[in-house]
Amino acid sequence: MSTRRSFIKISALGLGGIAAAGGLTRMAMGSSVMDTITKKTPGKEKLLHRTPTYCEICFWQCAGWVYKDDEGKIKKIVGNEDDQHCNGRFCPRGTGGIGQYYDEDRLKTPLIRTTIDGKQTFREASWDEALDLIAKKMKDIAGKYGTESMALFSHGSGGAHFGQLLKAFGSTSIAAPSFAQCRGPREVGFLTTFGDIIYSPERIDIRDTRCLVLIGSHLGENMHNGQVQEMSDAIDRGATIITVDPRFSTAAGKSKHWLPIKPATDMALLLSWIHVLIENEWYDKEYVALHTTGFEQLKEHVKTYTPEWAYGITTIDPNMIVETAREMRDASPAVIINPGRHVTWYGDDTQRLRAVAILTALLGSWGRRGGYYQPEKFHLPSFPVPAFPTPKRQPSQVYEGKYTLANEVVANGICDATIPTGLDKGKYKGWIVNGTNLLAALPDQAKTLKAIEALDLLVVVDTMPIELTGYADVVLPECTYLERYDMIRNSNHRQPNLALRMPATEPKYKSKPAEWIAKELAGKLGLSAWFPWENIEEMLDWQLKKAGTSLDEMKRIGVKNFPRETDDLYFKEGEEVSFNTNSGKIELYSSDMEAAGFAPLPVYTAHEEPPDGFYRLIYGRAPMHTFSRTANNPNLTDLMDENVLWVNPKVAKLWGLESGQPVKLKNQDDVISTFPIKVRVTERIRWDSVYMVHGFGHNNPKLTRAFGRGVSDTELITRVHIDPAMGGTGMRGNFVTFITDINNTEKEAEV
Ligand SMILES: Nc1nc2c(c(=O)[nH]1)N[C@H]1C(S)=C(S)[C@@H](COP(=O)(O)OP(=O)(O)OC[C@H]3O[C@@H](n4cnc5c(=O)[nH]c(N)nc54)[C@H](O)[C@@H]3O)O[C@H]1N2
Ligand SMILES: Nc1nc2c(c(=O)[nH]1)N[C@H]1C(S)=C(S)[C@@H](COP(=O)(O)OP(=O)(O)OC[C@H]3O[C@@H](n4cnc5c(=O)[nH]c(N)nc54)[C@H](O)[C@@H]3O)O[C@H]1N2
Ligand code: SF4
Ligand SMILES: [Mo]
Repeated sequence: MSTRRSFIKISALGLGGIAAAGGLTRMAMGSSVMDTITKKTPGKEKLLHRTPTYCEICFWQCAGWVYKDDEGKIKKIVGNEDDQHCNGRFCPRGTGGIGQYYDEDRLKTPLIRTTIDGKQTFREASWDEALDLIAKKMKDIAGKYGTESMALFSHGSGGAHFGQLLKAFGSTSIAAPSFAQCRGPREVGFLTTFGDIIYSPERIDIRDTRCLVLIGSHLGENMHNGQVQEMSDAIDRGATIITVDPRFSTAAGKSKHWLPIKPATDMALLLSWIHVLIENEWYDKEYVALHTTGFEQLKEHVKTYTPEWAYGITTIDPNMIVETAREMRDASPAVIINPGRHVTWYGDDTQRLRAVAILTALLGSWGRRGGYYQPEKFHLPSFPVPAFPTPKRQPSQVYEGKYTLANEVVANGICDATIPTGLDKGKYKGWIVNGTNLLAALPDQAKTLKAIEALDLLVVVDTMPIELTGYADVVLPECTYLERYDMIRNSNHRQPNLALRMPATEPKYKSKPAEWIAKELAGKLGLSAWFPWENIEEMLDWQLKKAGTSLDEMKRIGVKNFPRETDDLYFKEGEEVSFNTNSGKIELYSSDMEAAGFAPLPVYTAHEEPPDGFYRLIYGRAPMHTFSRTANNPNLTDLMDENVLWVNPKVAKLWGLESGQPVKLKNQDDVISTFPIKVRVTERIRWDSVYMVHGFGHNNPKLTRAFGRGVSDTELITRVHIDPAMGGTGMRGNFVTFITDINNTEKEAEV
């Protein structure tokens, strides 16, 4: 590991600048990757050109500037000062995004699966040949099974282009792992309570909050930029931070109160907090009377959920439960019970997020300064195209009356429906997978592979040779975000805003942008009417002119903020508000949940405990990596090149484990990790759990820096607890034990 590990920071605008960020960001990082780059070329650099982009290293989508030197080489990426997502500062991953462009392991040319001497292999192909083959197979599938038998899985910017293609083709089965593997339960939990979702960036007013409660949200390791900056400022302002986490996270280290909860018991704590607020009359009575329905039912419902009751379940001291509830009351309405983002944990996640929403309502913080603000988005017209054909089947029909509250397509629902069962030959025959490594993103890899086996066509569009590319019929190399246009970023925020991504340079190798690939493929499928522009610049310019700007202007400024149309960032004092729920009120007692056959008030369900000798597998983020997508990025592997396993000293002693010792892991279903992982003995994790960062343990040898480094949490997540309300894949009900004799297991695994 190089000493540069400590060198990283959310970088300020300008070379080698130091961000004015407060303690949290300073703690998470050192100085910037940029500093390293400058050190390599001391004094020599002349930065002549800059072009706007928005970052694709994670889905916070910070807008920034890409700088090139006088030879046209990309040198650095920095934040755009006008951007509300980043305020001029990029996180370490964004700064290191340049490494994705320079990564020599990138996919370089289209590949087609072929058989030579009875052995399957990939051969290089031209774009024309690869797209012809895909078009032919898609037409075959449409003819035999109907256009609705094609599905798209996508995460990131390419989804818009391939989505347009798929809808034109006649399928609406378009899924992203950011719903049922990520934020779905919170959107449904808040939708059924407030009639509105949280959006991304989240509509939480950390900037002005007086109390921030993080329940399993590890901001500071979760590096969603604007949030981390605002949290850092909030800490400097003296806001109270309360962190509920079985692990002493970075955020816990910055908190006034750390509640080391027994994992899987958060619902008991939430119900008990609701109990304390109501019994002590610490809730916002005026707000509750004016805006909510179902208070009396809620009051009755939580009567027995005392702090003593919750103590027995959560292991959190009852006095601490009361004390933290008092902190919330004192700060209200400027209090945020953070809704989290990756919330698919235990299968009752919509219920847990309903409890978060109810607490939010009791504290009167929805629609109030320092709580939840009302975001606004610019009304950007789409380039006119013909109406899309109506597919014979909607995706929700393939999960047969399940997940009725899902407000987006459920990725695992499509995966399941692809697998033939009995007379059903499988409802999908072709997948296009863009920008999502389904073998890392979806739990239960065996199931994903079973679905893939049943396909007539698997197209993988990616920048890197990942696990999934190995199973593709056709692999299409997308160029990186630094080499392409994409749709205008149009986000919900305090102020409506638009941001432009344009190529800083030509695509390397034979890679191409998703917008080009989708349009070319549309041409081969006879669907050009849905891509009527000459090139994407024409389309973007048309849109931007409708917005009173132009492509030329956006190339110069990168980001444009607009005044709000309505002055309603917060509710006015005593204002009657109409909520988009059945009753028009905030529904503490949810009529939607009830109508769908679910508990209208959140209930506590006990979850399975680890068997003897096993520990709950929990996972999270590292500040310098994003999921599995950065594990081979040369700039970021310099900072962290493998994950480690956090083990409590008590457990380490029991097993004779030492820090740095490699172990393999075996889960409750006898699945053994492909690679070993090094132990990190630390008091910062409870004895009943072990922790690792998600996204490591890659097994595609073409990833020269990531192959075999650490363990993939996903391969150990074989038991999935599905949220019946919206299909979310609860992933934290898996337990692992240690295999210390790692050489022996290798033999065992081979047999
Ligand atoms: N076990 C486990 N599973 C999880 C999670 C977890 O923590 N643990 N987290 C869940 C969450 S919160 C989410 S949001 C999802 C994330 O799921 P994904 O977004 O699928 O995550 P990645 O594993 O990073 O896979 C992204 C893929 O996109 C490719 N890629 C990167 N940039 C581009 C590009 O510009 N164009 C194209 N075409 N491809 C690109 C990368 O090379 C990589 O193969 O995973 C979910 N699944
Ligand atoms: N650096 C970086 N930042 C990212 C990402 C990234 O890949 N890298 N991904 C982004 C995305 S898409 C998402 S969805 C978010 C995810 O980030 P978050 O929504 O903040 O967090 P999670 O991954 O759900 O949760 C991780 C934390 O939950 C704790 N935990 C585990 N089990 C329990 C439990 O039972 N109860 C409680 N209270 N806590 C528990 C873990 O110890 C860990 O600290 O991060 C975003 N930000
Ligand atoms: S938070 Fe970091 S990785 Fe995510 S978009 Fe912003 S700069 Fe990029
Ligand atoms: Mo996510």
